[in-house]
Amino acid sequence: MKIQCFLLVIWEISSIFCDCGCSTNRHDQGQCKIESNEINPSKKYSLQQNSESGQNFDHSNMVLIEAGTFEMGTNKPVFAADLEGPARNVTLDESFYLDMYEVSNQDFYNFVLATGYKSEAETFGDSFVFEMALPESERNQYKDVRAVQASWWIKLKGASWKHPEGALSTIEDRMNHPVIHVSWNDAVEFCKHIGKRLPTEAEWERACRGGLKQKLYPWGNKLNPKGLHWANIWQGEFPKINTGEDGFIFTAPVSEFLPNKFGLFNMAGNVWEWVQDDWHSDPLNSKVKKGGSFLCHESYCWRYRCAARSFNTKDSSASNLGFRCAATA
Ligand SMILES: [Ca+2]
Ligand SMILES: [Ca+2]
Repeated sequence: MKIQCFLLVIWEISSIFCDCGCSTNRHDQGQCKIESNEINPSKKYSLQQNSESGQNFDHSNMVLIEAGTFEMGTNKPVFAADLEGPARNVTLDESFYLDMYEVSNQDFYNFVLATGYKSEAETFGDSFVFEMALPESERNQYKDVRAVQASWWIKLKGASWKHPEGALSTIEDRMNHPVIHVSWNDAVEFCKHIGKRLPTEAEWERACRGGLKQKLYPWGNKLNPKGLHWANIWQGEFPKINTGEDGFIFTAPVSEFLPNKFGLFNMAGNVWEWVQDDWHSDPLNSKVKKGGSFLCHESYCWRYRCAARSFNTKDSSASNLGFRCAATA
């Protein structure tokens, strides 16, 4: 009984952590006045991009993954309420391409340059930032904008994809890092613009497993085989001490670490990745995200496993959440 209670507490805390405190739809909160010049992505891009979707996309940095059956999920769920289990055979009827890398700041910059797209974090005027990314001397001033029960998340004014730690910060020194502070809606618009789409959860998980069956991670069951770090996650004690033994306290370039057997980089860790699917308990507002992030540690958010899953509302964003695109072959 004690063990069950302990696991329940861990799950509850982890859920809060992994949804960054953004479990309600931001459009319904009435707390952020939307600017009158807001670009409405659905009006500006969808008609044109829908007609182009699936055609003429550049697959030079994509991997072709064949149609077929694979075993999705696990019979040993760590977070059972996330519906990680059971293990079941899932058949993908169509082959598909998946980006080798998470979408980078450079990629998103090119998209914005071409379209003038305004992300939802920019429209709302804020996004969630992990407190360690801010100078220690400044952290106390954010008492009123911390996520309830996950106080290390600060809802920071001015934080967006191009200003990841607030208005004065820049991405100039990390253009090859994954774009962050992008909502599910932003991710959908980006992929559409280049003739792609978000992967489904089943596609993403098949890709993550890289042809291996029922392994925890994209590379196998051991966390550090050959004494190497295989993903950008957290070493130390969450949430205060990150030793950065894997080389990175925050995001890493999208091409860091070894790829899995399919040639895909950072499926586990670095940043969470949006997929198409609705979250089971809030299908209207929330979408599934996969893969865990640089903030995940086994003691707290052991979700850098292929079967793991979590969610955010589709208009929310955070400093550990990005995406990659797919396309039907
Ligand atoms: Ca790390
Ligand atoms: Ca990732």
